[in-house]
Amino acid sequence: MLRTLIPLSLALLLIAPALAEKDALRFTDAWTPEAPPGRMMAGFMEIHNTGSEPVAIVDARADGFGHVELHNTTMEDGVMRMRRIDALTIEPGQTLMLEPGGLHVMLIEPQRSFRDGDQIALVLIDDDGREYSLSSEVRPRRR
Ligand SMILES: [Cu+2]
Repeated sequence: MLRTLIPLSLALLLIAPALAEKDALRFTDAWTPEAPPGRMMAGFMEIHNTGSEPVAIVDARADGFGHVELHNTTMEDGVMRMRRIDALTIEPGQTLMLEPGGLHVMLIEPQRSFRDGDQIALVLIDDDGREYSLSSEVRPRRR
């Protein structure tokens, strides 16, 4: 038994740095404001890049939504507008804030309704095709 355990732990030590580098993004405070049934919703969060390379999120999907886009919000002639963007790029050591009035993940074509306290399973995909899974908590619109 001991003989099999030792090589296994050595193998884990060897692959640990590779895993850490591959998993350089940390997601905190992921949340989604409640919306009337059938309406699109937004995903907000903080994305921390703890790695040594920039990471570009270029695509996303979410359980319960037919379509997901990356959006920014801008003011144009005093009017708030949302625009689709190609990528969310997080530089090494940077924390990118996705927040109301700014960058967000747009959750489109809801296939069911979500209420306060529900968790939305999100997957963000970088330009290497690497997938990052996280959970976004539905919260009341005003808090
Ligand atoms: Cu949007």
